Amino acid sequence: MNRAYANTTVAVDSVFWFIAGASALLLLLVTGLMVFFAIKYHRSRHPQAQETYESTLLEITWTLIPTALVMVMFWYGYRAFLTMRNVPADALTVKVTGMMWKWGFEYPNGKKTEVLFVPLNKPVRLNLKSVDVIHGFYIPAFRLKEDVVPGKDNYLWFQPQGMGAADIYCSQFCGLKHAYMMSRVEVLSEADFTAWYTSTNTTVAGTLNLSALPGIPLMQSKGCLICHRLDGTRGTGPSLLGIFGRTETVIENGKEKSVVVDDAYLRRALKEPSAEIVKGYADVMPPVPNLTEQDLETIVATLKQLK
Ligand code: HEC
Ligand SMILES: [Cu+2]
Repeated sequence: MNRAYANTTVAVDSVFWFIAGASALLLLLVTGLMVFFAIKYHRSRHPQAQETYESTLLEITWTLIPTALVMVMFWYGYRAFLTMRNVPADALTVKVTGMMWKWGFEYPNGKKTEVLFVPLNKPVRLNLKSVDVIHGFYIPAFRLKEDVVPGKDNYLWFQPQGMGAADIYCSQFCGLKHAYMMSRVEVLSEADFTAWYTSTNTTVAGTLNLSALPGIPLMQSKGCLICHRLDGTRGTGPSLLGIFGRTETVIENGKEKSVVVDDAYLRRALKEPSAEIVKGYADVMPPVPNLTEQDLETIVATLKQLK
């Protein structure tokens, strides 16, 4: 899976590398001088210790140089901070709700998901709300983290600059299943995003009444139908039409084998997508965030009916 990144990644990383570089140079300078003085003033060369009292020039120098350095660091950091707080007016606004223990996303047209889909190179504003306790909305790959506090409206924004996916975590310990409060941001091409955003029903499986299957909206909200079509044609992943009972060649630990798709196979395909790879496809299916036993049952039951 490609690693997505955003303008904020670039802004924060340049500050990070500047500060890390300046610190490394100072470390070299100080260590070098220490070694140099230890040799130069060794007792064998310099038997009589000598005391130095004041030196105005030295004191001014070692005050001014660090002050200038810190001011430059501040300027770099402040510029990145300004970038991160000033949202472009044309940003796509998505409502983010933090709850024990998952993230919910709601788009201006009312679409609701549990995975955050965003278009490449377009600014996205996230309005953060909590319905229960304090959570922290955290996308490490975008270098973004903001507390999500009940009764307080926080926000953040970014502009994705690389396609792919990145993890979303909760950064505030918020109870029993805090560690499972994960989701994903998926950066799509503008065309894919528009297709997803405007679609009411992603694909049609023959004469099957998709709206009668509870697994369809669930799979839509979990992002499955971006990669999987239900009409027998190939997408990023195999079509899920007629999947149950079909014989498939999969690769497990580098070895090919033939399997008949059954309950156990489907469960494994969802829980450990990288364990068995369908031949002819790339290992790009991400593990499904917040997949409960109930979701698993609903999805598997629906997949069985896609004939
Ligand atoms: C980023 C694209 C992507 C997403 C999102 C995705 N998948 Fe997949 N999926 C794939 C690919 C590629 C394969 C084939 C390679 C493999 O087996 O991992 C696959 C394989 C599968 C298989 C096995 C298919 C077979 O023919 O044996 C199932 C079942 C499946 N996915 C279901 C799902 C469900 C349900 C979701 C949502 C919870 C989902 N996928 C989300 C890309 C994706
Ligand atoms: Cu949380």
